[in-house]
Amino acid sequence: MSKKILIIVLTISLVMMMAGCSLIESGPVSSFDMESESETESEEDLIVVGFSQVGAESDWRKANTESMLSTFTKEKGYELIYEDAQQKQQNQITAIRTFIQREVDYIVLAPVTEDGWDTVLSEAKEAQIPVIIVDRMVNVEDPELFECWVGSDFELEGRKVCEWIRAYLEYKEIPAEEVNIVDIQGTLGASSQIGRTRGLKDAVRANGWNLLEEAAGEYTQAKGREVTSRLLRKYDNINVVYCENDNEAFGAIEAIEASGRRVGSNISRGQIMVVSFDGVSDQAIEYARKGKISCIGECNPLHGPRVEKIIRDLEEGRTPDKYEYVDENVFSGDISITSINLDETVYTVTILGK
Ligand code: GYE
Repeated sequence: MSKKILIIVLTISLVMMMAGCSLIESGPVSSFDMESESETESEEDLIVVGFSQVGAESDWRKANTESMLSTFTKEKGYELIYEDAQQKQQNQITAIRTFIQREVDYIVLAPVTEDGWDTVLSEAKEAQIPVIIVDRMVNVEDPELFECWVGSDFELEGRKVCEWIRAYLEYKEIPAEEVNIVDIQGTLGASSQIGRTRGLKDAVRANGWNLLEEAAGEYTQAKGREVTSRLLRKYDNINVVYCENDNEAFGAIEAIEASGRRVGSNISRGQIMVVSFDGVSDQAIEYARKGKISCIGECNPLHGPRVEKIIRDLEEGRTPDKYEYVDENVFSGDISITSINLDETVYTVTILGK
């Protein structure tokens, strides 16, 4: 066989082999069409999800984004369009409109605040794109504007932390009227801020503590530091700083230490007790272990797999629960309080070993 004929024979048998594969896998298509067709086919098979995230203000938020990005991958059958709104609702509205134009299959919205979603969510509904709300809630007139919500019970988180404070103070025999609290709030109008602030206010009323001031800390370390140092200059009797997330607590601790005071649970010895929420980063857990943060109300950010389960349910014609609350713990490095009691439910405190 001449060299030329050998090449032709080899080429023909290669083409035939490839055609054979295509017959088995996807019916009779020519080898030429096969590659491009199967590529477009699999691209078309992907479920397209547009995700409008609040921003990157905290460790919690970064973990939440990471959970979404690592869940909605091509390998798992998704194309994720991720938009960071840099804390601005207007950017989220624009992102949702872009998702509608691109005819995505699902919209996932982590809303910065509760109000102001009726118009844009009506547009999504008109386009028949299901909307899944994650983390904070939306306050809309028609609950049919979104499919369902998954996140935390923020008020319960607040009540748990306050109950830990109450039990701790009782154990240490510190009278309620000696308790002077400042509340470093999260982003105003966000469900997590509303719930955690309400949890504190109710406990202040019920226990007879003094709430000196509420100030917005925007869930960031920088703002937490700035606001706490202002409050420390204004009041000389602060002994509890209630931070609505860990990053604010890091800033508050910096401010307290810079003012020459010490952080810790021993308020009868002049320490300032710092409590917070999330418990996501190593630094927060380390601070709780060391007693720099007395108690952390856990807030779980790992919503990616939960949202994916919702989408799978919808794809297969099942109706997900309208509201899905996540179970959460309370963390402390102090061994004094091992459990707390709320509405006849006992919550075990996870004690972080030294
Ligand atoms: O606690 C905070 C973040 O809404 C639960 O937002 C979320 C909060 C979280 O920036 O760290």
